[in-house]
Amino acid sequence: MSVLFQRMSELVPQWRKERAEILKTYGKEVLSEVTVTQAYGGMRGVKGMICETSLVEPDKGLIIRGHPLLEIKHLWPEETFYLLLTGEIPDEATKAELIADFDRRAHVPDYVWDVLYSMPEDSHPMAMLDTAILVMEKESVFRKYYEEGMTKDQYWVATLEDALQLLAKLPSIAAGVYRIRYKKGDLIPWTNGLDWGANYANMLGIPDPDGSFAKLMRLYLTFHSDHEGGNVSANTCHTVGSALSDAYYAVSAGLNGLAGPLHGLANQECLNWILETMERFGGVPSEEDIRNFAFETLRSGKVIPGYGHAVLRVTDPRYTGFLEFGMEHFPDDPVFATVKRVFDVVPNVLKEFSEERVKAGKNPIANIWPNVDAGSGSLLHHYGLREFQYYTVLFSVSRSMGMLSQLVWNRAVGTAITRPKSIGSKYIKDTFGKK
Ligand code: NMX
Ligand code: MLT
Repeated sequence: MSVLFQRMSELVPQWRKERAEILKTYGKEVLSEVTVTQAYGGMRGVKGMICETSLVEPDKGLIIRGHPLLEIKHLWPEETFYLLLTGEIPDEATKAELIADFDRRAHVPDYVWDVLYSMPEDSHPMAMLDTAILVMEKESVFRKYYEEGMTKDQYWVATLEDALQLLAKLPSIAAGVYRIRYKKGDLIPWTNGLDWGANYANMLGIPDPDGSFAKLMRLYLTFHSDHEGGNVSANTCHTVGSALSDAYYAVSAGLNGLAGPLHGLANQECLNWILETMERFGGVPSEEDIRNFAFETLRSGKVIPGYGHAVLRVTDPRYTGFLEFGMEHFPDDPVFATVKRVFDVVPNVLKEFSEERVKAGKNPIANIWPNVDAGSGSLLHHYGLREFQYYTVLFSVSRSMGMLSQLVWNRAVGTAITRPKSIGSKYIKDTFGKK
């Protein structure tokens, strides 16, 4: 048995005991009230689900199992995944075991390539990725064992097995989507002994003479891995998984949510916006140019992609970490320099625009600071990865680690099927109209 399965076998009974104790002791305590505004407004701020893998503090950002992100940015994705699952940073031997385990599981069935090659040439890369995951559903051991009568206490074991199979294959599939969709030539095979992030970098086929693209990929994969439980992709994966749909169904569903422009697709929109600005002003724009272009975007009814957040109220530490990477490796790259200058200008523009909105009777913009998507595209662009539509696939490979860790945890402790109560507008009028 691998160290990961062994450690999980020790932890799962502890988690179950803790859950039972919490429910017994605090079961009737009130976590949240829900206002009518929250019910109409995406349930923003309602505390109504449990997620142990990570927490997003409005004034601090992502904290993975108690570690603020920027303090663990050196972790490789394998280590991040182990941390998400167990709450512990693995030692070198365990990390090496996980890398070897992915080697054994990395082979992608031929039928996946047949499906990808037969998709329309103009398919969105996210549609290709999600289709590939879904078509592999027949491999699910969870579904197989469930049909054979697996007992509840074994659900997490089968889910972890599915998770490892899926994660091991994702870099090859995602890189394959890139090479097929953009006609980059033959697929580049997985290299045994190479870690998950460097393998993905290598299979994309992006030239990387000094190894810094592989470093970026490791950072990128750790940074996007999780963002607590309520974001669209994690929440969707959780909801689908709560019906005991297997990991392939649940992750594919979650990633369909990530493909929306207000969520993960914002990274493709962001770089578009940066390049549009540069095109308009013939190079790195001045602060005044950016200000004008930002107001023009806002007044035409569009959002500034990469800015704002449902939970965060400060600059996203993931953005800060990417900025540090760019500063270290290519501070003078014009696209990166534009991203940096936009950061100097846009928060004030959003602040002013928000005040205008409030005067006009609209909602304020709750967060004027950049989120993860504001900077990541400029780094990829520097290395020659310029097919913006592909960017959310990179996000997806990473986010699968968080979604799968959450799924395993929920199976381990037996979280109930998701079923909040909905009400209609009539209920609200009838209930509060009587006051
Ligand atoms: N540009 C213009 N308007 C904005 C922005 C922005 N960047 N951010 C928020 N607003 C508007 C928002 O559209 C809403 O308007 P309305 O009431 O007319 O519908 C109003 O401000 C209040 O929204 P908030 O409460 O500030 O934000 P909310 O929690 O609803 O949404 C986002 C959060 C992230 C969806 C929103 O900030 C946004 O659309 N940002 C741009 C897209 C983006 O960067 N998404 C990536 C998120 C990170 N990710 O990786 O998933
Ligand atoms: C994420 O990483 O999922 C985004 O920042 C969106 C969110 O947390 O709501």
